[in-house]
Amino acid sequence: MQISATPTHCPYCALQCGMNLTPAPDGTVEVSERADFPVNRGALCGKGRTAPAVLSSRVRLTSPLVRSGGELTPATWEEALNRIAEELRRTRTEHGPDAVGVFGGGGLTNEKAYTLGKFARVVLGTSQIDYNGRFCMSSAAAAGIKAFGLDRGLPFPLEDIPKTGCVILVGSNLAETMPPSLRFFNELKENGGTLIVVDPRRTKTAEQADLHLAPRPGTDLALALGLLHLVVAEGRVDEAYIEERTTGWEEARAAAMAHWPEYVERITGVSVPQLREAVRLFCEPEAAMVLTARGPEQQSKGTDTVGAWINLCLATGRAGRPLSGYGCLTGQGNGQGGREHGQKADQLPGYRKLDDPAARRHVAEVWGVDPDSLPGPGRSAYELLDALGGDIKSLLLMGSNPVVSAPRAAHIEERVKSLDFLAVCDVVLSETAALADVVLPVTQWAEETGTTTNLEGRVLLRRRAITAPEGIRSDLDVMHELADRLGVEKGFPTDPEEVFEELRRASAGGPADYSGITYRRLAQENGVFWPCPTADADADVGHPGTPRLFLDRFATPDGRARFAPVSHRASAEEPDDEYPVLLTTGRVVAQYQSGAQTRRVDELNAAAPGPFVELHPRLAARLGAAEGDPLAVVSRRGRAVAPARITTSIRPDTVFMPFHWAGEGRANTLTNPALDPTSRMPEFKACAVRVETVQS
Ligand SMILES: Nc1nc2c(c(=O)[nH]1)N[C@H]1C(S)=C(S)[C@@H](COP(=O)(O)OP(=O)(O)OC[C@H]3O[C@@H](n4cnc5c(=O)[nH]c(N)nc54)[C@H](O)[C@@H]3O)O[C@H]1N2
Ligand SMILES: Nc1nc2c(c(=O)[nH]1)N[C@H]1C(S)=C(S)[C@@H](COP(=O)(O)OP(=O)(O)OC[C@H]3O[C@@H](n4cnc5c(=O)[nH]c(N)nc54)[C@H](O)[C@@H]3O)O[C@H]1N2
Ligand code: SF4
Ligand SMILES: [Mo]
Repeated sequence: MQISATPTHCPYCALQCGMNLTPAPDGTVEVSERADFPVNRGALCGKGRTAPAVLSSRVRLTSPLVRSGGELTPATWEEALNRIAEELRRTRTEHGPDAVGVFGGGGLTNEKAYTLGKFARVVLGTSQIDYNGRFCMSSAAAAGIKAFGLDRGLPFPLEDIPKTGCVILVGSNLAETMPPSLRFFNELKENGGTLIVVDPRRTKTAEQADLHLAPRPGTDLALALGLLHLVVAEGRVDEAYIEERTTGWEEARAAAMAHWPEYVERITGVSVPQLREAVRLFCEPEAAMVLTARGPEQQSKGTDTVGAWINLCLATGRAGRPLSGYGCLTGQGNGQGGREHGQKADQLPGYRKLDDPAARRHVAEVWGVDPDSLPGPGRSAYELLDALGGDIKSLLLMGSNPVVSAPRAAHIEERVKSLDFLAVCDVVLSETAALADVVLPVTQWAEETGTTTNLEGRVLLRRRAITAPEGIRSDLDVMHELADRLGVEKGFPTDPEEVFEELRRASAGGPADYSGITYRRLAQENGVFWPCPTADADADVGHPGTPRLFLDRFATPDGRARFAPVSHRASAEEPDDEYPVLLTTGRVVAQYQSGAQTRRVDELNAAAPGPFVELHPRLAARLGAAEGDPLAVVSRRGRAVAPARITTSIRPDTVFMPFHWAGEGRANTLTNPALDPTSRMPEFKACAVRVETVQS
């Protein structure tokens, strides 16, 4: 029998690379090239190529686990589900609905994220739901909504990048975090365009740049203001565009003029000639783009920082025009869709607001409930985790490993341990799942169908290629069973397409309108870009989708983009005598996020076996540290130990740690949970530390 390949998408990052999967005789699948998908044209990074290793029962959960006598022990589904329902009901009865928390993830499919948000509001009646996307792109989302009235990571497809004149890539190391996307930037350069990379480290991405600016961590806001100052001073402002398409210029201009290049040089460490060169490269071509990622966003001023970069685009007429614009490189597999359909604290499906009466009426009608029964907005991710064991007594967690990935992780670990009850759905026994009272083993990407929305706003169909091993059930199954046990028999289907049909209706008329998208269309097309409305919700083919946004007008009430009135401010924690060095954190190519999945893949562990502290030879010399020596990094939150990796590619005043590991080398033991006032994003990218050698 000829077994045919199933075209589908990678389980990991927001590029959502296309791949073909063919079942192997041992029950796993083989990955092969799928050249027809335009984002990666067959190319995959090592994580995507080795993703099937996590399907193996050697590394995954194979049975529900229930804690008894202090130990997690195998149990039946019936026992495990009954226990969860019982505990959640008990918490609700004793402490009220808001004592039950829900925490989701940007890796969950649209169907799961949608169902989780509905489950929290309709079944549990709790306002206390948020998700790990808050730690990811929330500052860019907040700034995008303020400026453009709408948040879609990229307002254009990646294939536009090679055709523009200049791209400023701010705090993205996409050569390691989205390797197949590097092709678009290489093509840009082949076409005569230029690439500017802003990163305190000379990363693999920065090595590709025509100009690399290496600011001190946490100073991108001042940098962007300094560039805008020069744009004005050099007469490069597009007055006609500002007049026609924007509001708020005078205030933004005045703020930028207070940021003299020499002042900005002092704050950022980027020299005035470099600032001038960046302005020249950005302004000379007809079209240009600014793309941000976690570097400037994961700061306690992330929203203002992204606002300042958007200001630069608006002042030069580089937004809402062909081949020009601002975009955010979203991170997780469904980082885009996962932020649209209601697992966020303040949100209803279709990117609607929970405090908007019309939105409540629309969604309540789709859900068949009274609008007044829907709770109001809840707390943001860090605030929710910080309240565990306080007023939140029980938690249902799906698609995140916060014990490794949340800021001030030792404290969060304590909060998790102080819960009355924790239930975790996962594919592996993550560090957080290991602390749970009940763990449910769920199906993975290759074993289930569902949609994701990639960083371009392209909705995709991930297809099931193999059957999950016996004893494993899907997240949708879990929510169906729990809803049933908690007295809601209808409205929680287990068939993803049925969920998607409801999501279409719930999103209809909202900012992220999916109503014109169907599984049938997704199976025929290489994804459909939202918004994709349709006059007739049953019509199968209609609206073509929207690859490019804002060309005629922005999504604000008056159609104009809004300048952000922003000025430089310091990070929440600046170096001092006691903690004289800046710590920043991020990723390496071979590990993914908290490492829960990729640390279970031999090939990836061989490439990236453990944590490290990257530091400049001058700092190493001052400490008397040699390559590989264990270093203790100490912040006001705690102490982590990892071997030294000495390199001239980092600023001498900064150390870098990847955050993929638990234990002694956990970077998040150190990080500062200072939150951005608008997005509630923690300051993962800048805190003050002391570095010490460790006597071994
Ligand atoms: N291999 C791998 N790929 C991934 C992931 C992964 O875990 N591993 N995760 C996925 C997800 S969810 C995300 S969000 C993306 C993240 O993708 P990226 O944003 O590219 O990843 P990071 O390494 O967190 O940060 C990017 C760069 O920001 C720099 N940086 C640090 N501080 C600052 C600062 O103050 N200003 C500026 N301008 N830059 C700074 C760091 O040196 C780093 O090189 O990657 C996705 N892809
Ligand atoms: N210091 C520092 N910390 C950071 C960052 C940083 O740059 N620096 N980046 C932040 C960012 S951008 C992000 S996105 C977060 C990510 O951090 P986490 O939220 O911890 O992300 P993952 O490690 O991807 O965790 C996903 C978990 O869900 C499981 N899982 C995968 N698929 C499914 C599924 O379909 N269903 C269920 N139920 N479970 C599933 C995985 O096995 C894993 O245990 O980390 C943040 N933390
Ligand atoms: S770049 Fe991202 S989507 Fe593509 S194969 Fe690697 S992890 Fe998967
Ligand atoms: Mo992320």
